[in-house]
Amino acid sequence: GNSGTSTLTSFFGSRAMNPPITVCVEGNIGSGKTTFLKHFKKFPDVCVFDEPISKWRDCQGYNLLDLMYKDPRKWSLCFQSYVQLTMLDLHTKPIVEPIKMMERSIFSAQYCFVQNLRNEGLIEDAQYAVLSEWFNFSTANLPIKLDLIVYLRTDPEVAFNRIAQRGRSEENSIKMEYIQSVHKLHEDWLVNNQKLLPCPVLTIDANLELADMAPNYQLCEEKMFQKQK
Ligand code: DCP
Repeated sequence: GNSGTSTLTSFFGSRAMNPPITVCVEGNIGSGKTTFLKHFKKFPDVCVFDEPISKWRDCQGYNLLDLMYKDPRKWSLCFQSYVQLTMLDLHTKPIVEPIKMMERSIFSAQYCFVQNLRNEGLIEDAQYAVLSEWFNFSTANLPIKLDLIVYLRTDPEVAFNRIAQRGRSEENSIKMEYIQSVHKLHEDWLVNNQKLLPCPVLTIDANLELADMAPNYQLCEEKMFQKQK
């Protein structure tokens, strides 16, 4: 029967009794999401969640991100299923502040990364089907409330150079073609509206150097605090 379903739903429901305004920051790998979020930690009304990647690098001691880059055919399904779980955790986590800001969402996981794995033939159709079923169930039944997506839009070249500069060890096999594909999937979703949008999108030019980002921070603050009213 569906008693299992309702138990799951009420568990997550109880985690989001008083849903705040939720803002997700999206953009290519290396677009500057973490830096962007740091700015908002100074507001007492905003709860900024740390980047989920620290969990992906340490799931009971396993670095799933590293396993995935080293052998994507073997590990992508496992990695993406853990990404889904960590995203659901963040989406449903109760907070006391009126505004929640988080890096990425279950939507970019599905529409950009899982889709790319399927396009590249790195996951089997049946594996894609299972991830899609979990995604469909979660978005239909769990209290995932999004009010604003901030899209940090970069040229793929800019994202690629930033990834090279920061030199995260897991990412040293990343090719320019991969960054171009992930860029296109973000564009298809957030600009060309080829996938369902869960909320309005604020697009920001993230090619700018950090020193020139101030007006963009302000734009985001205005939108966010406006929604709160
Ligand atoms: N990743 C993935 N599948 C997902 C989400 C992320 O394979 N569903 C990978 C891509 C990166 C790493 O995880 O190697 C982290 O990517 P993010 O874009 O989430 O985080 P960054 O730290 O790269 O973002 P930024 O540089 O914008 O702060």
